[in-house]
Amino acid sequence: MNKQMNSYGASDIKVLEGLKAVRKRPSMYIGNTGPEGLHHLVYEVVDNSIDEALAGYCDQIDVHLFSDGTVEVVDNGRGIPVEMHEGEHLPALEVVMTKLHAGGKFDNKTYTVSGGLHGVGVSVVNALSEFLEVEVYRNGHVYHQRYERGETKSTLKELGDTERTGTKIWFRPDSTIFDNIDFDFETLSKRMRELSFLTSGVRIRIADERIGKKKEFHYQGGIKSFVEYLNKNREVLHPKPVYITGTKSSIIVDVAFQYNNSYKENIFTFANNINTREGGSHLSGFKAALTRSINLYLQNSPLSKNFKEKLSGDDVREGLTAVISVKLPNPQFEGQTKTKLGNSDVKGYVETLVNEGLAVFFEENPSVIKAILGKVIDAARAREAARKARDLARRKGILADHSLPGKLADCQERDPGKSEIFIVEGDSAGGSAKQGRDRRFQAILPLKGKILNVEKARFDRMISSEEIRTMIAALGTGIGEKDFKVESLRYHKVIIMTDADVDGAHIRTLLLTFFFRQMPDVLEHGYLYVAQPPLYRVVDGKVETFLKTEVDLHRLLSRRIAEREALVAEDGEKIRGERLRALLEGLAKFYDGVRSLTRKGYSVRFVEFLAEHDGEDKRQFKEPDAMLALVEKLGERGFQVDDLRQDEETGYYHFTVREAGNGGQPFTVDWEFLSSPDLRKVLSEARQFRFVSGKRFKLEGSDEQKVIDSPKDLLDELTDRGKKGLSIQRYKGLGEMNPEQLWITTMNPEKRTLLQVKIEDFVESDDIFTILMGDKVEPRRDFILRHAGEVSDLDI
Ligand code: 0RA
Repeated sequence: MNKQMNSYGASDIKVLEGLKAVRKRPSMYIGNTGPEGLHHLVYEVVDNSIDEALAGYCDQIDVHLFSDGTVEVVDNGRGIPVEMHEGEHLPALEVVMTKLHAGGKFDNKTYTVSGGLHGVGVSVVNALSEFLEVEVYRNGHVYHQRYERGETKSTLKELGDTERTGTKIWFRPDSTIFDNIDFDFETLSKRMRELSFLTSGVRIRIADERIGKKKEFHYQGGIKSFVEYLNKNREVLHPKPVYITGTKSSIIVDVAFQYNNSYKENIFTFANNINTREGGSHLSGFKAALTRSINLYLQNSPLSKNFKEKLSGDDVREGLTAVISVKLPNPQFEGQTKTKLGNSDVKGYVETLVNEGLAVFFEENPSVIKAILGKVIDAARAREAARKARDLARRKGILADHSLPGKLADCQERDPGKSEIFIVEGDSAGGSAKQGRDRRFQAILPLKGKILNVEKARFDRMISSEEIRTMIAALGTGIGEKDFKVESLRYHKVIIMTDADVDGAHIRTLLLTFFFRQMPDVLEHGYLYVAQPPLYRVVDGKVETFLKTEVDLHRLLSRRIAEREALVAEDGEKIRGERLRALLEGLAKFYDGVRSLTRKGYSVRFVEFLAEHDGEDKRQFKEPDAMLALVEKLGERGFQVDDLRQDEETGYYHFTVREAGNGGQPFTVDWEFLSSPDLRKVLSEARQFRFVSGKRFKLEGSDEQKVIDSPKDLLDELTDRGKKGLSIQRYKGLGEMNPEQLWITTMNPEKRTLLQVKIEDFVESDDIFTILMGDKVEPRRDFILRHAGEVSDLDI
């Protein structure tokens, strides 16, 4: 035993050993040391703040990611107690931070999770952090303490006075423990949104200094708001979600649901705030109660005269969006990913509560149950019709037929792991692909035109579509909840290959929708890909180059220009070679980025103005004098500024700008815009060429000389010259490529790049598909405009 330990006193040795065990086997406490484990550190701290909120003491939580890899979580709860802890001879705060499972001793947190990964205690976060500092606001004072790798590095100090209460925890994960210590903003945001829904009234803000993004989540309605959020792009059948809550044998049950006019069931379940993706007893209880209650109501209603059958579970869940949240003392998590609630008694409690709740609700809200009955009876009739259609199809041998479709040019390989299938738009591209492929392992399936939008069609209509049946037959998986088998998939690379135009993007989205809705397993296994055909073919003498993007083309042109031209400024300064190349590439990227801003309504001239006036320096939008000076300059340039106001929360001014001649369309300039990644990217490119703005140039090296006085003219002029002697072909479709070209650029595994399609965030991807393919026209137009032109990064 070393000296330092002696000085702590006997009872603390156990403490130190406790946290050493955490460092020795971190996975036992946080699951793993990959990205999931890393993010659990933040969840663990936030969960403690959420517990304060649930206890009614906290309504604000702020998560802040800093550029130095640290993260801070601040809440306005009671603050961790700092008083001396009787048993441990230490301040309670230090016990909480340095002793395993200390939490439960103080606060009797009945509902913290013991079976899952959460609820292990902040001390685990402390043990796995390079450093952790805590500030507590309590009893009118600010207290502070620092730890490193779980060891106390400073005694608890009182720093000063304060009127607020709460806790601030600031730490950096230990890079010797985690594979990688980069937090992902989207991952954390998603969880914060979920937590804010599950904890009604709490406001959670997350800000990421590294990328200049921030989000705020605040939903008064709890899981009712969650359901409204999930349904926000759908046509709902009754205006407000049905909400049922109750407690039985210390199990708290919260259920909210609302029907929409789609044919999909969308149920999210949680146990102690953990997303139980695999469902479990709470889900079974809810389903049983819903089926029983609706059937019971139907039997006693006049509608039963015309509909005598019993509604099935599938019938009553068609078009249902629901969120189920339970809180219980000792949750058991089971299943493959430990996200299935195992406690069997929960089923009965949920079932009883929902049965009772629905009986009352239906009695009091006859219009709602009427709308629901209309929908589910339709569903039952359609299901019956679909069953008949399927039987007929089977008898006719359409689905049962295991022979391969005639349009498929199959490969020789039989091992799915080594086989690929290209799903190609159009017969002519299909022809090129068939000739260009390596027939040993590459199969080609040409599809004719636009496939059916499965988002808007019922199962029976879907399987009566020829293109879809062909595809299912070629893939070999079968279709439908009971018949689909991912193990039967004949190719482990399913590659969607469509034209690089708007139609191609639409067909690709239709195909992605089909896979997402009907074969999610294919996505989950990572079998689905999108091919990336080139946009340009450039021929320089005998050299042929294929380019995928606009930016690639500009890069090539910039290189060529820099080899032969030079710019001469009025003052005699020459720009040539590498400096010229960097200048042009910067300009090209700048105007490329500007295009994404103009799609959102901002004017090119305004972004140029910001680039010229150091828009990155945000003080100009905060300090009144600088702001006024800027407004004046805007006026001189023909911009009209309106509604200038200072935002209380951020301290930044916001205003609208209208440009004469731009159709007068106003756009808003605020903190959100100034710190948006799109604008920041553009302005940082502009840094490269700010030295040319306002100057006049001549071109040297070529025969003619021309005076140029704006960055855009400079780019256009030089681009024109760079194109001299080149033949540049822009491909409008795959059909314009010959088989050889298609092979070289897009199909050859040695050379091509494929985008793998992944489901990152179910809630958001569900959203995207609803917007793209659903009934409401407005959101769909927004989405297509926003993503037009950047279709290559459509990442689901
Ligand atoms: C132990 C006891 C009490 C609160 C907390 C811990 C607590 C922990 C964290 C972690 C982050 N934020 C937090 N807020 C509170 C109860 C305090 C009391 O009874 O006054």
